[in-house]
Amino acid sequence: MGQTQCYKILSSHLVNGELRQGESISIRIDQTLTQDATGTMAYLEFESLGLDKAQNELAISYVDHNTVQVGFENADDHEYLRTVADRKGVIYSRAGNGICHQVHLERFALPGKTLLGSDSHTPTAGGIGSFAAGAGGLDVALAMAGKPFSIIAPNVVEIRLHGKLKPFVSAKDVILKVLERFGVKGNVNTVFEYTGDGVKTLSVPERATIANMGAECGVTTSLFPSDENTLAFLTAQGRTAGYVPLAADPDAVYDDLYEIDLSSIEPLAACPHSPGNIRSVKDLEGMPVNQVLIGSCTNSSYMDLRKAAQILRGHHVAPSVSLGVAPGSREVLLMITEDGTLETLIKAGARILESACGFCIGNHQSPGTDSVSLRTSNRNFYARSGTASANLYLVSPETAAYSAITGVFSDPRKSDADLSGTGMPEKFLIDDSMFILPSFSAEIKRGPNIGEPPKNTPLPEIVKGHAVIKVGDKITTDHIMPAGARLKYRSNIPHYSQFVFESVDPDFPSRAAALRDAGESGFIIAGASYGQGSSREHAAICPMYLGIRAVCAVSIERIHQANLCNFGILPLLFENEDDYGKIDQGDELELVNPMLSLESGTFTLRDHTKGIDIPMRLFASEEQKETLRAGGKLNEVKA
Ligand code: MIC
Ligand code: SF4
Repeated sequence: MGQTQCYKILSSHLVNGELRQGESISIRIDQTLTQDATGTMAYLEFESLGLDKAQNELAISYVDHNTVQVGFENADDHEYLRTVADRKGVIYSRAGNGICHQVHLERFALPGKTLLGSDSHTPTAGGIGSFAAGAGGLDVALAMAGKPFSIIAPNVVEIRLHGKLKPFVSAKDVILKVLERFGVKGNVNTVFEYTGDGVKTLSVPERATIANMGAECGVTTSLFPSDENTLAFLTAQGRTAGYVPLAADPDAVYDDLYEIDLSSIEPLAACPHSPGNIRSVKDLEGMPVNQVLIGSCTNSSYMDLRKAAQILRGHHVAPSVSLGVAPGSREVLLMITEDGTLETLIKAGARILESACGFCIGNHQSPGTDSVSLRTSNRNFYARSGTASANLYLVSPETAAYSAITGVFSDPRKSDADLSGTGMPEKFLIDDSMFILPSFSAEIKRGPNIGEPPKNTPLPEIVKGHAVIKVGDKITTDHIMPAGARLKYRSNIPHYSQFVFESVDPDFPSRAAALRDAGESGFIIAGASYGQGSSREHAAICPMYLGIRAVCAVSIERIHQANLCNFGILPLLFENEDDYGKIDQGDELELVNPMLSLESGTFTLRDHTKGIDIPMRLFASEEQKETLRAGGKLNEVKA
């Protein structure tokens, strides 16, 4: 039986376990990446392992998230990251060099390699044929220490593309179509593998846009084959040495098949407040728009900006609209500067933003009250933009640019722009001067906001306390641990913990801390797809700091489940989904005999308030069970 591309890469990197779907396996990690918002914790954790230097093939530390720098905290973080990278053999990508996923694709990602990044959009590199997954900072720190990374051998879904996209329809619309089909929950331990003749019509940056937003479906990663387009991209980036052709065997067997005729796709939009809430742009036409933002790791390539500029050329942004453009990398910014695209954008009234995450993470550009914001980014979660009442729509650069001119939601197919010549260039402008190579000599600098990663206590004999909060379905890590204005506290857990569940229940931190101080174990009760979205391990560390010992949910997303285990919080699932409805916030809860239950994976949750016993299940590998017993990985790991 032939192999899928996914299983080919996994088998060449397999360290432990049997490569059979559903089995727990561990794989060797070739490349690691971190970004600053998760990176400080990751390097503090790496330092605690006591190693002189990173052991994996290539380790890179990007600074792209916290570049607005209100107050000293972010600049101190950058200085810590620069010095720790220098000392520990990590390449440092300075602020201004661009968004980690865009830059990594341009300069380092390679087909057939494994990449682990402390950011959920690491699968962007699947566009070039890397097996690239997001993880919490601690897992990335361990991969830098040369330890294998554990995953469940995934289901592989074939997404077979036919035909060719029509003009003004783009890669973003393809992934929105995939999101329409697969939604944002229920795709745990799955990999999307793109095949079919349509794949050949897509360049690597377009493939990367599609792979990037697979993260919104919750899949482990997405993969494109490595073919002549991959070679063309690597050639244009001046790094053909790493090229290897790679594809599934013709007789590979997949777990599911979804076929898409590219020529039938029309411009789509993800409507508030979920990337899975898809409608066609046609249906939304005429809705007044207040803000348009083009950028983020999904759609900020040179070609994306060229297309947007061609649509804007000779027009001006509507008076009611504020248009912002954030080139994804310094390479993109240099290229649009040289070829006049930047001038076109400025003449059209665009506000040129830094090559960084910026608006996407709510760092700036918060929209007005009740306003409509069209963005080319990947997440429109409630309140993520910094304005809870705003309505965010995720669209392609073509839809964004055209709507910026008309001032209302508009179908870009009505534009008369000439998009010829906006394809991939034969040569990108390469300038690696914003990478700093390690000299192993820097003195590591730590500002006053940078603390130690806190440790949990080992699993106690008695786990008893209260349901500190009960939340519904699709609670994202942005609900649990807000970013935006709170991002600067990422290195200071006691302070950041004051904002857990800020947009859902601002009293949660004080309530949880009071119960913790009274010696209780806290419980979070949640619906389906708890912890979807980012890889931020703070969504586990901060609740842990506030005394949470168990999350009892209908389902939990992959990266968050791993982060909970890593910090000693039990990720428990209801055996019968209906039992979720039986528990109320404030109920007195107990896990009966937690130690024994950990071994069997079968728990009994006793609700003393209701006088009922609820069966729960723990889906965790033997290794994760060990970690949970120890109260988190920081209590057990030695280099
Ligand atoms: C995001 O897009 O949500 C982030 C910010 O990039 C996160 C990482 C973080 O919270 O620092 C992610 O996607 O993992
Ligand atoms: Fe940055 Fe947004 Fe991409 Fe996250 S999704 S890495 S915040 S650009």
